[in-house]
Amino acid sequence: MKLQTELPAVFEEFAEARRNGFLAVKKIKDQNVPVIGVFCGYFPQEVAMAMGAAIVGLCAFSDETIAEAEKDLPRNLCPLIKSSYGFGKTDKCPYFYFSDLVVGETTCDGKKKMYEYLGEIKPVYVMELPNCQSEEGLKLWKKEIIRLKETLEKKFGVTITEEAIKEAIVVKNKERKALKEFYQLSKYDPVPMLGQDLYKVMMGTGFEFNRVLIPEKLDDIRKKVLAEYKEEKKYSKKPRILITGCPIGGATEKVIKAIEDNGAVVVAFESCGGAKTVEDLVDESNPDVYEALAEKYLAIGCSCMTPNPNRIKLLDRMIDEYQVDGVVDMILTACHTYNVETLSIKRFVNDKKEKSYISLETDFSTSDIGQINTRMAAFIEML
Ligand code: BJ8
Repeated sequence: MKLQTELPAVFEEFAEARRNGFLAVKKIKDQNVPVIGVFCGYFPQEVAMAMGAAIVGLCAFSDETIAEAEKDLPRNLCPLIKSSYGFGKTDKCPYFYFSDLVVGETTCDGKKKMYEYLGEIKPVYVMELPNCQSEEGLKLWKKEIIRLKETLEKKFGVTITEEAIKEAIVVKNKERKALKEFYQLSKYDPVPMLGQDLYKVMMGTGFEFNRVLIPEKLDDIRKKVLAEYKEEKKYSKKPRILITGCPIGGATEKVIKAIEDNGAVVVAFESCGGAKTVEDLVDESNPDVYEALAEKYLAIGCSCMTPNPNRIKLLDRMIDEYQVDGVVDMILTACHTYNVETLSIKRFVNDKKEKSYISLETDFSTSDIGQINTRMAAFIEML
């Protein structure tokens, strides 16, 4: 069994991205660029990009601030929500500290209620996200995107033109395409990189504030990985795993590690931060930019939606394209929506795709690493 102890050099720049991002966001602040903090894949980034704002993903993936959060919030709440609130409360997230405005959405119950308290610490604006991807839902979401634009204009004293949004759509689509091309390298069998490396790159792109550079950097690393792969196959063929479920990151990277330490490889991330938010582009040919944005973002297959067919559609395609042997559904403790959906995902993966499935409930502590390893070893053994 090969243990991954350090990242191959080619991935280092991306692994450092978050730390370097702290310095970058400070510099941006010094130049009076507005900073907008976000937590969710539903945030229509192009609207903020169109006014030249920097968009930062706020810290939400560590148990470091959970004890402080639990003084105000119930203990039996999703760790991601407690962590997000805790970072805001303790001022330990530099991105939160530098944010002029935090934008949230009415996704799950815990998050939308937490925003009410977060608003006591920082200006928080909440977008009303519909729960259904219906015609009516789409109309509401389009209106909400326009309301966001108007709020940003008022708060920052700027005008956001449709032309500028169009340009932002093109820039963001290029970024999505480059990220897709990069993670599609994992379609090769054997893989050219471990899931741990792939993950670092996917996360790292969120901390490059010069968005125009992102496709260039991704293209560069894709070529390097491919060239190395053509020269030498570093990894042998292994059982291929797709991760789905709650957003993965920080403390829950322990799941990726447990999979790979036990002889398999993560070839695809369907969850947020991975394909869920990246696969579909915004329709550049639609003259109505608000409708184009509403269509793209509302189609995200998050379990907050009912029903949630787009998660199944994406899984269906990815399981085939990435030749997946097993699906790991990572659920954060007390995430009711993803937890309830485990049944339909299990049925789909087992019955329709005839692949193995396991759901794994965890939080941001390290206390269950032994148990996760045991479960992953048994799961991988039977693939
Ligand atoms: S689009 S996945 S980022 S909502 S894990 S806080 S759902 S109780 S994070 Fe998410 Fe947006 Fe959906 Fe993506 Fe609630 Fe569940 Fe916690 Fe969650």
